[in-house]
Formats: sequence, structure tokens, C-alpha cells
Amino acid sequence: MSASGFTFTFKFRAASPKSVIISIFVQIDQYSLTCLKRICSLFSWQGRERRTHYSIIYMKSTDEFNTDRKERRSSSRKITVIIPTLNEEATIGGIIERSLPYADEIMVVDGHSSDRTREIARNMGAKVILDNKKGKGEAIRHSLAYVTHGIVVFIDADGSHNPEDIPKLAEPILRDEADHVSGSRLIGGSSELHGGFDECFRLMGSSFITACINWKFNVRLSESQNGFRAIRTDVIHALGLREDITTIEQEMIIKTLKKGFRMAEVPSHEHKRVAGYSKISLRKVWFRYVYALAKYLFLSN
Ligand SMILES: Nc1nc2c(ncn2[C@@H]2O[C@H](COP(=O)(O)OP(=O)(O)O)[C@@H](O)[C@H]2O)c(=O)[nH]1
Ligand SMILES: [Mg+2]
Repeated sequence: MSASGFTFTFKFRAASPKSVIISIFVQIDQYSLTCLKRICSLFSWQGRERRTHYSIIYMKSTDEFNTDRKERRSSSRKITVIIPTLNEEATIGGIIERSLPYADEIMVVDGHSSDRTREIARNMGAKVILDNKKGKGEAIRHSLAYVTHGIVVFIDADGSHNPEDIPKLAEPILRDEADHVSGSRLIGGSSELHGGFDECFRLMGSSFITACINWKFNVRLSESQNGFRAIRTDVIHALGLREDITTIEQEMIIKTLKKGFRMAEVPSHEHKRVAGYSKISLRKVWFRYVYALAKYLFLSN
């Protein structure tokens, strides 16, 4: 096991809006680095003063750090579109095609679909990876290791979101006005969220969660569950995400606010799923939403 140099980059954010970035060089071997990364993911600390905290942004081998520097600078404005899929052969082609004009890279993270989803995605030039069969949240976390550009956009594969809205989501990040921008169907309208009792309970639950987040962080978001979002790659790495299922959406928002990053929302219409069926049964997982909400609001980092 050969020892090599690694640069750890920490971001300190004091009470002022300015952040201080500090890089520390250490000699460490690959195995120790992996252990350190695990420990550090538990280690992102927030002080009593809400706006004083630090987060570890990234740890890279020094060779990578130096040789990529030029590339990273130019790629910080590039967009990787990530599409989680589970048996979405009817719609994945259209979503990739419509996302292409706005993406520098398209990655499909597939939940071992039994239909032609992966084949279609590969034929259209998307990078295709497999998740570990734990759910959409784990799929999103898993895909992060493969992202090469500075901004990630998550979009569902079922036709619920408009890929044409991708520039609208990325714009506040490109203008350096936000670090994480969520699409809002509460201000953009939804063809899927109203009508029956299921929709009614879904809307009541998600509004309650949003109200708790707004109360805790003194913000005024309109929703917290949309799967359509853009986020800076270094920021999403700093969040230390842990959820395996769709509770990852609220986890991303809570941790963005908790760690002092800038959150924004833009209107985006939600369409009815075009084909197939929803893979998320709220009747089976509603308690995980409540548990994750309490956990990330009050207990864990
Ligand atoms: N990779 C992966 N994608 C998933 C999984 N579950 C759902 N998805 C995808 O996540 C997106 C949202 O799921 P969907 O079933 O539409 O949930 P809903 O919009 O809440 O009803 C879709 O693109 C699904 O194909 C999973 O376990 N793994
Ligand atoms: Mg859907």
C-alpha cells in the first residue's frame, strides 16, 4: 500500500456571509483515507451559533488536485443530469433527449430494471450505472461518486418534470445566488398532487414537513419533496446524505439549510406520470418521513 499526499479542503463559515476555505496537505495512504472519509462524514459539525460551522468539502489525492485544477475550474459551471430509473422504458428515451441540450453529461442510475430502460439509455449516449437495490435515495447517493461536473441536476424518468426547466434550476447557481435550487410544484402547479384522498394525504403530509422546515430555519419554502433539483456538486458532497428512500429529498433541503448553504426555489410544473406506476408506496413508508424529519431537524447532522 503506497503512501501518497492528499489535500483536505475545509470550508469555515463564520457569522459573516463570507466563507474561508482552508486546504491542509497530509501524507496518508489510500486505506486510511477511506476510513477518514467515513469518520468525517459523521463529523460535519454545527456550532450553537447557527451560522458558525465548517464542512469538509472534498478530499482528493494531490496529483488529482493539481492535474485537474484547470479542468475543474472550467467544469464548475458544467451540468451533470442524473436520472434515477426503475422500469421506465416508456419514458426514459424522451427524458434523455429533452435533457441533452442542457446537459454536459447525462447519467442514469438504475435500480436493476427488468425492462429495456438501461439499453435505451445506453443507446442514447447516457452513462448508465446500477444502484444497490435499496431505493431512490441510495441510488442518488451512489451516483454522486461518478459525477464529474460542478452542478448536478436530478430529474425523474417518468415524465413528471419538464427537462426544459433545467436552465431555470441551474441559473441561480450559475449566478452564484444559491447553492441548491429546488423545483416547486406548489408554485409551478401539479397535475398529480390534487384530486383523490391519496393525493390529499400526500399534500397534507408534505405541507406539514415543509412547515416544520420553515419554522426551524426561519425560511419560506413552498415545498420539500420534489425530485427535480439542481445543486452544486461540492455542496451535495458536503451534506453527508444518508437516506435510502425518497426521504432523501427532505434530507437534502434540511441539511442544506442546517449547514448554512443557500437554498432557493423556482416554479416547475409537475405532470402526471406518463406510463408505468409509482414505485413509492406512502402507506408503507410515511413513518420514515416523520422519523427522518425529526432526526435531521433536531438530532443528527
Ligand atoms: N435507481 C432507482 N430509481 C428509482 C427507485 N425507485 C424509484 N425510482 C425512480 O425515481 C423516480 C421517482 O419515482 P416515482 O415512482 O415516480 O415516485 P413518485 O413520483 O413519488 O410517485 C422515477 O424516475 C423512478 O423510476 C429505485 O429504487 N432505484
Ligand atoms: Mg413520479
